[in-house]
Amino acid sequence: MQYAAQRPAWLPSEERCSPHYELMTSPTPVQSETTRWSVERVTALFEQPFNDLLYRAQSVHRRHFDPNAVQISTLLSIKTGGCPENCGYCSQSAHHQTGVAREALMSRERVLDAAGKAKRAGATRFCMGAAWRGPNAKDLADVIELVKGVRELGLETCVTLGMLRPGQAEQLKEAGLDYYNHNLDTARDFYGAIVTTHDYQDRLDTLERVRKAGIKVCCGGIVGMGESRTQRAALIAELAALDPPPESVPINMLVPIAGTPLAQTERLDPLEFVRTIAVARIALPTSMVRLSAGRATMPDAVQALCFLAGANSIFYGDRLLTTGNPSTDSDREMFERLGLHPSAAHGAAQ
Ligand code: SAM
Ligand code: DTB
Ligand code: SF4
Repeated sequence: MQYAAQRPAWLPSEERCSPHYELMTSPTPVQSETTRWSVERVTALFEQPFNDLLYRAQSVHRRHFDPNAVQISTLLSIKTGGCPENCGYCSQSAHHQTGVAREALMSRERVLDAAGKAKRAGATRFCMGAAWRGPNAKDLADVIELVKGVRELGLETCVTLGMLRPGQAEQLKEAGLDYYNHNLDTARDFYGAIVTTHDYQDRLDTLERVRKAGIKVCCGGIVGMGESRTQRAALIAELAALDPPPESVPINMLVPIAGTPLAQTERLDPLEFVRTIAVARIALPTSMVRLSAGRATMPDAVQALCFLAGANSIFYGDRLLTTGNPSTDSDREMFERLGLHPSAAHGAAQ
């Protein structure tokens, strides 16, 4: 289904003198959506006037999606804390004193109970996160049982388990896994300032294994970690260069965690966050763009701008992994205020 952008009837002819008139009235030609996104081209998107950027992003969005539909997933941390990796933002790294206790893998009963609740609350996908560098054979066998159980409840499944070794993605595919989340998180040239226990190529290698196994890819990043705008653009260029691009692109706003190296990072301007969503929408026109971590402290008006900029999925439920998320009641109320409705599983209307 196509959602065509219309030239606003009220636009007076004198507006044609605006240098951005073309952009305002004729959103990007479809052919440019398939052009390669260099860092320079992505940076140029960021630098447009805000209204032009949002108009263009919303126009691209309408070509591929129902503009009022938002897909909802619920997250559960199935194995919390004690992670050997040293990601500078993460509450679950054993390298930081954050007060998050190390726990064993959650029982099947508790996981399925949480998945059942998520389904009754309206989620269409259940995402299970584990704080591992990567799963060992026993971990993977246990997670496979969870994936099968969640699928039987009629939910789409997603897991995020860290790095996968050859053969592991195939086992997950065989179990019926729909999505694997593995973020590039930031620009290649900033990654080493955030984590040193693995590198960018490790992330790309796992993404390739997931893709080759035929699992859908969920891959995005975090903004507000002290990166430059060019580095935000470089992250989006990397995501757009994945071939094919990820089906799902989570954009997280850093949730500062006391005890992590990034706890005192200066907060990103919320309008720059909205710009990041808009740029992701334009560079990844057919991907679901997920408004992810950071909503707990984000006013509804900023979230509304993110939806206008092309975000079309969220995490729904009172908790993310170890931090809070808006309550389901407040999200339902926000959807009502904005006239949004939850989309069915596989939300793309391409
Ligand atoms: N261990 C797995 C991994 O690294 O891929 C999965 C779990 S990890 C917590 C999943 C993603 O959550 C990270 O890649 C990051 O994008 C996001 N995330 C983690 N902590 C965050 C924070 N404090 N603020 C915003 N996003 C965060
Ligand atoms: C993603 O990109 N964001 C989610 C999910 N993928 C796994 C996790 C957000 C975590 C926020 C911090 C926390 O709750 O620990
Ligand atoms: Fe956190 Fe994942 Fe990094 Fe472990 S690998 S510290 S869980 S982000």
